[in-house]
Amino acid sequence: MTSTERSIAAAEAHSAHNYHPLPVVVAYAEGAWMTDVEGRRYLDMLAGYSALNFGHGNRRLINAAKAQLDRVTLTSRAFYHDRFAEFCAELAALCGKDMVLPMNTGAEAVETAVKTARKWGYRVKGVPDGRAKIIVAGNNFHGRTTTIISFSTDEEARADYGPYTPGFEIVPYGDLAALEAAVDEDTVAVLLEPIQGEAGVLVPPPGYLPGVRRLTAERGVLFIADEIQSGLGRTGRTFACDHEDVVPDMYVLGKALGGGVVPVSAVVASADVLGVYRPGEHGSTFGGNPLACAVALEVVAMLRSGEFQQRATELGEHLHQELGLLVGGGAVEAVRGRGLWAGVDIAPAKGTGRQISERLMDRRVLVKDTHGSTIRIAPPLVISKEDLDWGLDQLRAVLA
Ligand code: IF1
Repeated sequence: MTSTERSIAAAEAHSAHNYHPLPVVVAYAEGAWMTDVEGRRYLDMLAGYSALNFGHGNRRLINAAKAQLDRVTLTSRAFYHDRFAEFCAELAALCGKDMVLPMNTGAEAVETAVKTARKWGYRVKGVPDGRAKIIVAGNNFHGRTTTIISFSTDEEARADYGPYTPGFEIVPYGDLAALEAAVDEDTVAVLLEPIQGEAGVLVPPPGYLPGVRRLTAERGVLFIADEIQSGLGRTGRTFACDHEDVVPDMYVLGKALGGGVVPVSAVVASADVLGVYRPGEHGSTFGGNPLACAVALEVVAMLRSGEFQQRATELGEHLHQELGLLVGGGAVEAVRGRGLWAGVDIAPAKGTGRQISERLMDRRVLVKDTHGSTIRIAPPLVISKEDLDWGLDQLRAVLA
């Protein structure tokens, strides 16, 4: 057995099989490249589903973490620590908001946004207790907790987990009329991904997000934007909402906020919204810990310059131009996305998304298939144009 096979066999023997990973065992990673236990190098075009926007082993982020490791790594929120205020102030400023509620994973931040909207609904809007309703979109993906999968339309994510959390209504993504019809006096929020990631990198029709913003403002309903995957530079702007100058009431952030080093997530909003909390009403052991704050502060500083957003815009234009040339040739049926993020619908005749991913892996490129025969392409924003072109050459070769 090779060391790869041995490692996989041991992993499968001792872990739940809730994933079906590609058969590669990564040992090192730097920039846009990962190296496996047998020394083979792969171009990473998944980037941890956008958690690795700044690349593997980003020196600024690793150094920020290293410096903090020797100071203090965890205090719990029972006490303050000397990175907390700066983290909250800087992240709030990046979002143009006043307040931050820090958590760890994306799902925790989405749960926090749901709880915040409900509490705001009862305490501020005056919705009768227990009646709060939140509207979500079909084909959403917001995480895997029991409440979040309660409003999933993906049977695989939802089956066998009942009884489900009530208080959610599902409308078609991109359909403003359906959304308007669903909003009623008990509606406290609309929760949307500005671009639907898992659904296949679905960009909503132009005007949809501004329409949601107008409707929610008019009807006294919070607009919650889940920018966990679409945010922090991926689409060429700090937030995907920025492309249409839309400012939601709540930003839900995660993934790249932790720089691919530690889990960091947060809800960012005005004091009118996050001011609803009193001590003891929500929390997290690790939320806002010193190590998380140190890394996330560096992430915010890196985003302030705009260089990563600029790279994602320029390289993204090149990526979509090249992918666009593949449409209509029989191998690629459609390409969607924005910035350095694309969903590519492979013609089923060419194979399933998984088979394409495996063939790309054989050519040392790592992507992830999503439903059916769609693959998503989301390299670290630090990828060089040469490496991006090399990756595209491998995709063209696999599809030839
Ligand atoms: C898996 C998907 C992507 C997210 C959005 C919240 C979360 C996610 C928009 C929850 C997480 C991850 C989860 C990971 C694979 C990946 C994923 F395929 F699951 F749907 F990216 F599209 N909001 N997405 O994309 O964040 O709790 O995971 O930190 O579950 O396999 P988390």
